Amino acid sequence: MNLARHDALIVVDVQNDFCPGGALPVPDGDAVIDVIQRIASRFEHILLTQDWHPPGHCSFASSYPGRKPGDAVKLACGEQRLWPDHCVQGTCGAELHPHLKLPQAELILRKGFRKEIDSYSAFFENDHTTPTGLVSYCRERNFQRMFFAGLAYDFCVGFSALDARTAGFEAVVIGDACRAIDVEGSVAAIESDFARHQVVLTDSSQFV
Ligand code: VGL
Ligand code: ZN
Repeated sequence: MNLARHDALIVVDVQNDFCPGGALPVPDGDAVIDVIQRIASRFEHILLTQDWHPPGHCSFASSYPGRKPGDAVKLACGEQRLWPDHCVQGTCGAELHPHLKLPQAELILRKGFRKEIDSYSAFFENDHTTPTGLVSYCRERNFQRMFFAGLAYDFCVGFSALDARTAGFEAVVIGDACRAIDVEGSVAAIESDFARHQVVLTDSSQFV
């Protein structure tokens, strides 16, 4: 794969809480780190995202008496799946994984910081209208093609890639640089959305 000035790698949510031992561990989540480290040098531009929730966040089952992770609740912005408390601002679980070493990264974008609305996507919060600012940032930097890696494939990576398409960017997901949560058909669902919205699925062998 030929990479150029207008290509950027977006490393999504490689945080302690999404890795083994964390609060919302993605199976084999830390396995993405070696793959990301191997391909990172090919990219001129790298951006990182960080899931960054206040205590009592609307995506936490603990915020609703009697609810448990995996339940769904109806919020003003639509249906919200509930998770264990995770990536609470300022906690160790919210830190980027210590083995992820990308000092050249140009931006760390935090998302999900509003108590009343979640944000799987790095571009728009879960109402699909509140911007995180990343669309404007990427346009101003003249990025045209976004490559995605990280956690979780079927949530934050997938929703980010789909929103990149909505915003008019090309979107490429590096499958083996991601790991999935895989609940209730979430992998099949995101992959059918990828196909519908021209999100390209590739793997890291294309970059070495
Ligand atoms: C994520 C569930 C809740 C993710 C974030 O990074 O994919 N998943 N918050
Ligand atoms: Zn979250």
